[in-house]
Amino acid sequence: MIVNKEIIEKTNDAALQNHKRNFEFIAAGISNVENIIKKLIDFQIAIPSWALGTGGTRFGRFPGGGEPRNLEEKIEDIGLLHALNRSSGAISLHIPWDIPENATNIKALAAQYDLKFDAMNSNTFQDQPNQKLSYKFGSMQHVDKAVRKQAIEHNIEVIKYGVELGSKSLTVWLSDGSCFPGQLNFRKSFLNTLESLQEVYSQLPDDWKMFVEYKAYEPNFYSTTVGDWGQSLLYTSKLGKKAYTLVDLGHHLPNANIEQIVALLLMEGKLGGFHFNDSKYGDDDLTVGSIKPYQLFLIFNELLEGMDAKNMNHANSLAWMIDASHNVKDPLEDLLQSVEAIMISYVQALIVDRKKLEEAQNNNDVVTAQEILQAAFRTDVRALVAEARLRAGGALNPLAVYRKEKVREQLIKERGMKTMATGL
Ligand code: PSV
Ligand code: MN
Repeated sequence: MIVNKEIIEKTNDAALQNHKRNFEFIAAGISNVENIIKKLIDFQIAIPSWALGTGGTRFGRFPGGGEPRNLEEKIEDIGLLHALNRSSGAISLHIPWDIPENATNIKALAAQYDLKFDAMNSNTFQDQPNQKLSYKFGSMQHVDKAVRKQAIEHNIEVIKYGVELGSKSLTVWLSDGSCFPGQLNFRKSFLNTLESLQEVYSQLPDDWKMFVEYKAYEPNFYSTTVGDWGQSLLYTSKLGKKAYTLVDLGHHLPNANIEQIVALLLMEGKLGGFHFNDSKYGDDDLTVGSIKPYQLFLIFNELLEGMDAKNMNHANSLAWMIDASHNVKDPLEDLLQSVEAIMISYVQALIVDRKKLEEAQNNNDVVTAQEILQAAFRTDVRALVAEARLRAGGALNPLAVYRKEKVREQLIKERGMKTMATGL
């Protein structure tokens, strides 16, 4: 389904006067507003192909209807999001959930919606129907070389699909680990994993990056072989300069200081990508910014500080992706909310008075430092984000257009009530 330009423009017209008033108010207090808007327009967040269907829990799955039935329909859904917010201009594929059977056609379809192919994701955390060997006891860490070989070959196949589509990176997330003390030898499983990753790395095209994603626990509950940023950094440092650590917000132990982690990874030139979501307890996969918006802002604050220190381009030096998929909301509405939350935090970090913050830090003026950060966080920047969307041809209020146009109802009509997208 397509929401065409005329409809978006018509709804924008109705909201324009109100928007202008809000925008002018906020713009008056910001010196480099044009520069900020340009940065917002450039900033794109990839949508994972597995977030377009209703996510499952361990106990059940309750699809809301009209879910995409194949990769083409997933691209269509992301095209729709991008038409509304002009900030979702990329798709991240998971193999084998979304094998592009005909890469030329898939590429052409994506181009039609102005979408690029972000990182490719491999999957050695599930057994596939015709798979020879099982990943029950791990993949790249496995005690049996033949299982490791199978996992390596799968990753190399994923790179091949990615090359055909014009992707430039591979994300490896391993669920490998153990559930009970004594189940595995930590050193040997690290070394097996390293050796397997090295084999995959050796097949990486020169202009590609490899992201090693860490996660504290789940599905393994005693140890995870890439369990935290230190372990990931160990692998990526040993692998070489095309290997980077990927941070998924939901993959930390409670209360971890993620903003400090990203600052140090950036300092080391080893932060490669980001998976956005939010959580209360664990890897909850909740809508970005729905639980801890201040933490998200603090993370963005460190990201910008670290990137600016190295003259990195905000929009394209790191791979930005949403990684959330849960079970009670319409997934497309949820993604619109997540993208909005990311843009809000990004712009709040952009308006931090960095010079004054540095001064306060150098004077040990703790109170002023806090005031500076919280002044930015407490600024209502929604009109800036909306203005960027408006100038890029998107909707002032994407969610309102989505509801007014009854998109979900249309999708149900087109695809049926009992569809289920591939994913978790
Ligand atoms: C694992 O929890 C993860 O964050 C990885 O990025 C996977 O690729 C994705 O979620 C989907 O399972
Ligand atoms: Mn992730």
